[in-house]
Amino acid sequence: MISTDKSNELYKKACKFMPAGVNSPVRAFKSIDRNPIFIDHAKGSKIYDVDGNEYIDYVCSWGPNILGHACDEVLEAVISSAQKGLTFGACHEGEIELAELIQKHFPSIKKLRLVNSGTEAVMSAIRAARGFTGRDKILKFEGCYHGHSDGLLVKAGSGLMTNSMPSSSGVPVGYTENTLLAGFNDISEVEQAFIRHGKEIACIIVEPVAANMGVVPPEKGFLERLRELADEYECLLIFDEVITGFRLSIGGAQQLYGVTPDLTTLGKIVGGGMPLAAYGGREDVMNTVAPLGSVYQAGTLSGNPVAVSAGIATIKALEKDNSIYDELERKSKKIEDAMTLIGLNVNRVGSLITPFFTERHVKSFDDASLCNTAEFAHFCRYLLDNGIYSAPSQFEAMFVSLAHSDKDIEYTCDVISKFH
Ligand code: HOZ
Repeated sequence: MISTDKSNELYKKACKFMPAGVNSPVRAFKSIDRNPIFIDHAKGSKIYDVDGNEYIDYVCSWGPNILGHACDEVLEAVISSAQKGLTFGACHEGEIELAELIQKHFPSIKKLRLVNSGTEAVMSAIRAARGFTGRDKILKFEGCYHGHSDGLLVKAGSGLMTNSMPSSSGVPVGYTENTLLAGFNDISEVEQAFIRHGKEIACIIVEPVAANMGVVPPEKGFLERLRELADEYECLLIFDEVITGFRLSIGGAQQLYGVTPDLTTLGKIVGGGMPLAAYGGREDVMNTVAPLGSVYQAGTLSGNPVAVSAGIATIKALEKDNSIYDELERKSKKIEDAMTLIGLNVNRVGSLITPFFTERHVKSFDDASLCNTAEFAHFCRYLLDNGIYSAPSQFEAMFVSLAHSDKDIEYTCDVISKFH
């Protein structure tokens, strides 16, 4: 086993100041029975911990680092922007440039707002949907995670699923009584919800490819039927593309599956590794946002110039070469194949991968919940001990980046092939 003495020391200290020593529950290694590793620095496909261990990183900051860590083009943009001032709390040209780039690749986004996190983007998009429709109820799916705002912490994936929490305490009942639930990929449950509450539902919110209960692709026709139901009942369809946006294709899952939502939320890659996210979509809906309309949403650091410059540099790098997504596909497929060869049950969409420790084909929250998490933990520890850093949870995705070299992929496959 590798030595992590310095990380362990820092962890002890961190626990005095932060709950479980972390600033986000998914960073705790509780579910794999280890302590978190403290990162010293990162470059390309690698992260280096404070003990001097090198790891091939498949967390990629939970998605943003599609170009790898500390990509030179992004760093240059950030440094030159920072030299002009860290924040203005006022308009600047970069906001328009980033908005234009987003719209170019997500034509469904006619107007947008830049915010600071995926949580904020989703919370704001839902508020706009409610304001626009004048309805209160929303429909979400079991195992989908849309950030940690009150109304969405019901059977959510990610850290809640990892820690076996069906929902969060501290959320008054009144905040979730308008949240309806359906099974991911279960169209008959969605239809039932509409039969019962059709005209009260402001929006359907969905991760078009669920990536917070492990990776779960939509079954054929699922997204299309959501679109039809939203149209039939005159409610809005929101795609949460915080993870999938700019990752599954440059135009996200909506481009890949050919289904157009009314509103989209973006985060992670769109901020190039800085705290930035966005929500946007139909012009008539976005025109309800203050001060044009009566839906209030604001933020001191929204459209922060340094974060915006990172987002622009990242999207421009992704646009440069059409073969980027083929390359991600090729490399990710190799990892999938290596996992399949040792008998793991793998779900993969593009560069998002989850090896599930269950015999069952995972297409829903219930299927994912049946996984053998102890076996997963054993696998995850094995990877770590062999210099491969992946999410310490069965219910997250592995992220492949453009910085992962063929050598990294070969090494990873070789390590996987020797797992028992
Ligand atoms: N969606 C991310 C994990 N599934 C969020 C990262 C976090 O919660 O820190």
